[in-house]
Amino acid sequence: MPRRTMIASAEVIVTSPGRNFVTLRLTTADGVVGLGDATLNGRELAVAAYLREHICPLLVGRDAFAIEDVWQYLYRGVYWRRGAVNMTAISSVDQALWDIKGRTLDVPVYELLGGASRRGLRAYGHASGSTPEALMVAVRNRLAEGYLSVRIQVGVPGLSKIYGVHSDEQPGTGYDYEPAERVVPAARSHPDARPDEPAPVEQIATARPLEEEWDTRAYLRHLPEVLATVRAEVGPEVPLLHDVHHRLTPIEAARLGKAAEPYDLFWMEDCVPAEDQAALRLVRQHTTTPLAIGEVLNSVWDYQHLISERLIDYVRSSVTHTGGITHLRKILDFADWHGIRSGMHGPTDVSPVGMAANLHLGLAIHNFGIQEFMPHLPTAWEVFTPSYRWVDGLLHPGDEPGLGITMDTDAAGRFPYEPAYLPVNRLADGTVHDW
Ligand code: GCO
Ligand code: MG
Repeated sequence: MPRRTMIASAEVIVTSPGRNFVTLRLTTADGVVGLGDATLNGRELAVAAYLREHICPLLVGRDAFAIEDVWQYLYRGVYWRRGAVNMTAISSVDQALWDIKGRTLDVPVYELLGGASRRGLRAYGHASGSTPEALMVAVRNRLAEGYLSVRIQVGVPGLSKIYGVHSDEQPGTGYDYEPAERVVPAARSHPDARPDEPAPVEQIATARPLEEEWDTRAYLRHLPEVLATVRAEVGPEVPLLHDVHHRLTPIEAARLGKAAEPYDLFWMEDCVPAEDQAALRLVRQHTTTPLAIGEVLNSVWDYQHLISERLIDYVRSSVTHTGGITHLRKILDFADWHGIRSGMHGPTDVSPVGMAANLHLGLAIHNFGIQEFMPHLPTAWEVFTPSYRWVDGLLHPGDEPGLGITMDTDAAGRFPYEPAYLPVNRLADGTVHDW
């Protein structure tokens, strides 16, 4: 008889040790605990409620080893396909089930996925600065810290603040971070409020995303010069990446890709709004700069043309937002047959649990490309204890069973949820723009 282990309880934990995280915690009848990241930046409570109200009640009593079956039950059973909230919720169940299977069988998840295909994962760090000089300070800091590849973002003359560019670093003190802004004061309605208890109504009513400004022509004039400067400084070896954050039209993106060619970008990310698959045909006709897309996509169908027509080079989806290890593995296998590699999303709004899941999958697949890595704030380590680590400049998920990460639920209770939003972007005349 094959071994069977039953899901006995399902619990959703919302905590904010530095930023908001949603975690699904499944426990089997044998007492094995599995964790899954369900964090959807700026819309966290929607996923928490979806899990609590609609998914957790369906899980209790189910076979925890039947990972594919549970996935299909949740995906096809709901009838409403895809969607960030749905696919993030399903992902958390999937991660927790892989975790449980690994812990029950006493092997790391990457072994269940076929075993290690490499010693560790090449990862890129983040450098940004309001000016090219400030950016270079950040680039030098990342290289000194041991990052082998660096993403570079720079301020645009005439614009006061743009997402992805942070307050400038002092040499040696850098801590690059992309927060969602806590627009609402941290005050709670009462001192022993539950972590997921909504903020007082008057606070929610005043919570608003920050509004930033955008000017495409100024950006397109400035960026190629900055790429030239950084490339000249770091030399030919260091892989440099850049995130356009969906802000360009196809022809503008084509022009930028062409202008970037002499500086050998590892990739140009989200050069156009990611949901427009056909737009990439036009960009591809004009440039050989490699293209990465997909952090906001969440199913294999979102990649149907991107992959089958070879319109991109890297799949940016993370395990957390793309239906879990089970579904992202299928997208990446599809990509592999078309010469396309992984570039999994790894900002700090992917929780340490989601990062661990990315690393197990990345270690196992053949077509791994690069992993994004942005360190979590130290307070995150009061709640989560991962076993992933750096080995000779490469990231490794560790050899602990399952995903190799534990969560202190008491500590989680000390960091109550706080409303926080990603910004929105406007042009000088007030028009809302992609960002
Ligand atoms: C990246 C991203 C992030 C996202 C953020 C959204 O490449 O890391 O673009 O900065 O905007 O993770 O939640
Ligand atoms: Mg991005």
